[in-house]
Amino acid sequence: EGVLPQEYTIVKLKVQNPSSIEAFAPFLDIIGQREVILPGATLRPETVVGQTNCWISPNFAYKAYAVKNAAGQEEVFLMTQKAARNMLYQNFTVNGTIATSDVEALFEIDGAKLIGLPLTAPMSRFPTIYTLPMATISESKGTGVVMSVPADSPDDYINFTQLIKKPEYRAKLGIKDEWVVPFEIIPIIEVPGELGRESARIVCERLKINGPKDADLLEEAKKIVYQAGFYQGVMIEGPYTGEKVSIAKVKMTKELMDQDLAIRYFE
Ligand code: A2H
Repeated sequence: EGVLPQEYTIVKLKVQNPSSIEAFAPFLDIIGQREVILPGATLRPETVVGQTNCWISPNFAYKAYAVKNAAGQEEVFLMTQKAARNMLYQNFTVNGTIATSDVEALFEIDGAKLIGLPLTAPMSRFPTIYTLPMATISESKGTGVVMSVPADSPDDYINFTQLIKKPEYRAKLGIKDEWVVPFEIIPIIEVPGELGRESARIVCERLKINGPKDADLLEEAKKIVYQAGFYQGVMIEGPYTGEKVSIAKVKMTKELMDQDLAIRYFE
């Protein structure tokens, strides 16, 4: 893509009680006492306060790597191999090594088997959120894990509303109601004018976006919502309520990193 490296923030979403999760049963000896983390890659870390779920691709496998945290303890990250390679080059300790060209995964699991995992997501108003499938996740960008903020991301809005409005569609995909239904969209940013507190919904409706397959329109919606939110928006949820989004981004990144709930990552 661009010439300059893109700066992402990786937000650590923790899997609750991994030993009770069926998909992990064959790997519990490998996981041991370590936390299992879904590392969500985002350009908008200030939006953590609006998380309703986490997106996983049902179309590729996620690989497990032991990544050292700030305290020097290992956590098991589920992500793409490419993300693990990038981390190695960025001086993360992965599977006990650093600055090497590649590393073996501890194990791998199909994304389709990772749907419905209960997670603790930093700063979310909901004590537990769940992993849900998003077919358009790219395997070559970020970590392959996307935190979902339907109030301010058109992709997240379109995928989330499809699931919330269509019980038959959920049933067809094997998605339980309790993973979706209790999670109403939380307004987190207000922009002056028409977009108000529901930027993603209003732009998706204005552009008549019908579903995740309207890729070109979604691209356009992303640009409009991003420009409005980032440059004119003010936070209306979370610890930085009343602050400009551009300021809240810096403060939230620092706060999450200080708590070792986020890490900086480039690609
Ligand atoms: B953003 P860029 Cl609220 N596949 O985070 C598809 N999308 C991915 C991805 C992948 N492998 N990895 C990350 N992303 C998403 C928040 C957000 C984001 C908001 C508003 C806009 C927005 C909550 N989702 O991004 O192509 C992540 O969603 C709009 C650009 O590398 C990440 O930031 O520029 C963004 O796409 C990175 O996209």
